This record gives sequence, C-alpha cells and structure tokens, in this order.
Amino acid sequence: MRVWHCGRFELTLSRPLVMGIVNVTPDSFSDGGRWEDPERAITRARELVLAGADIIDVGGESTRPGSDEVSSDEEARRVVPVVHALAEELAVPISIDTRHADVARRCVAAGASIINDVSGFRDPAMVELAAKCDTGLVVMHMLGEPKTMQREPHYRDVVAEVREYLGARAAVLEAAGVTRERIMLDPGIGFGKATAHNLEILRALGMTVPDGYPVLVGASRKRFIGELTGVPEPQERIAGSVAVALWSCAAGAAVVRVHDVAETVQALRMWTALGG
Ligand code: HH2
Repeated sequence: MRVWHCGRFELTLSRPLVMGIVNVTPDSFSDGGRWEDPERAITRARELVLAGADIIDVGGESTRPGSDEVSSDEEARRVVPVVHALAEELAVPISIDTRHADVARRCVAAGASIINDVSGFRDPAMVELAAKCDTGLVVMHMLGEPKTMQREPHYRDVVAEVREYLGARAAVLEAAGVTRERIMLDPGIGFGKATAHNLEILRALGMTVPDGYPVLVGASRKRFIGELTGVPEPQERIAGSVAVALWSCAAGAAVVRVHDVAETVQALRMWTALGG
C-alpha cells in the first residue's frame, strides 16, 4: 500500500485525499480577507474537516500572478498561531504553504506536518530544513516568480520540462537525506502557465512527474477555469473546479488541493462508488 509519510501521520494513498485551503491573507485571489482573522481561520479549518478534508493547508502569503512577496515576519505573524491551534485540536495533518524557510521552521515547531513550497524547495535553506525534520513535502513547479510568471510563459514541451524540473528537485532533496516516502510532486497549475499549458498538463498528468512519485493537483477556482467557462468570479467556479478535481483523480492524482471541500468530497464519493 502506498503511503505519504508526514511526521506523525502516515497517510494511505489508496483513495484520493482532499487538501482543504485556509488562506490567512488579505489578498488571495479567490478568498482574500475572508479568513484573515485567526479565529475565523480556525473556524474555517474546523468546517473543512467536518466537510471531509483529509489535510488542512494554511497559507499566509498570496502567490497569485502579480503578487508582491510578503516579509517572513509578517507571514509568520499571520500563520504560526493558526497552525499551532489547528495542530493541537485537529486530527488531520496541517500543511504550511510557504516559500520561506524561516516561516516553515516556525510552523513545523508549532506542529505542522507538511511543508508545501510553491517554489519547489529552490532555496537551499528549505532543503536543509526538509532534511532536518520529518514532515511531508509538496514540491511544486513554478516558472519564475509570482510577480512575473504569467508574462507570456513559454515552453518547448511543458510536460517534459515540468517532469525534468520536479525530478531534479526530488533528487536534490533525496541527496540531502529526505526519504522518498515524504515527497509529493505538483506540476503547479497556473504558476507560469497559460491555459493551453494547464490543459496539456492535466491531459498528461501521469507524465508530469517521474515514475513512482505521487501527484498533487491544485486547480481550484483558478483563472483557466474562468477563461474556459466564461465565469469571471473565482467563487463561482465551483462546478468547473470539481470537474477538474475528478479528472485529476481519474488521471491518478493522489491529492487534490481545493477551496470547496464539501462539493469535492461529495463528487469523489460518487466517483468512488462507481468504481473510480
Ligand atoms: N496554488 C496556490 C497556492 N498554493 N500549492 C500547491 N502545492 N499547489 C497549488 O496549485 C497551489 C498552492 C494558489 O491558490 P490560493 O492559495 O487559493 O491563492 P493565493 O496564492 O492567491 O493565496
């Protein structure tokens, strides 16, 4: 049985897992400002677990296209109390969505069981931290930086380039002493990718990572869904997001990262009942 080792949690990957998003930010693209207050963030996480989330992903910096980087101190101020409270209270692993080693370190000390780094552990300090702790790791592909990544992203072969990048990042982590059972790879939907690139990735999902690694897909409410369906408001892209989550699971995704947990869990339960 395949497992994902995440600190004190051993997650079985026999069915797709649902990672519920809690953005403790003023400016996230689809829910900025809604859960910024720590008490509201904690209440939101409780709701997502009741709705069936297997993992809670806490973020304190928006990485939407064009966003500015937040200082580590400000990011930590937003997320550490929330991670601490949730890790104490909830029976599911808490993931910290950060590209800053200092923030990740403080969150792991506060009880986080997963480090989710959208910059793919490019920072050597992140690799060092990963080697020192025992958390699960989400290693994502991003072309460039959030500030500029959507300025005409260009690839020779997006699927091959994402796979090469993710394989190289996993090799760096493993050379530093990280075991493979801790690693989850993510092609990074919308991170330096035009709509056509996102579609190519989703159509060939299994080819975007080297053999043997589990895949996480985060497509929830993203811009390409709005573009393809003509829905400008991110909060109104739920059906499109559920469709992409189901597609991803059918294509072998081990984890889907979503805002709308109840709807995704309901759809996945039907899909499983039908033999998916
Ligand atoms: N997408 C976002 C943030 N973190 N992490 C992973 N592993 N994969 C993703 O696709 C991913 C991610 C962007 O979504 P969101 O958190 O809702 O928005 P924002 O960055 O504006 O806070």
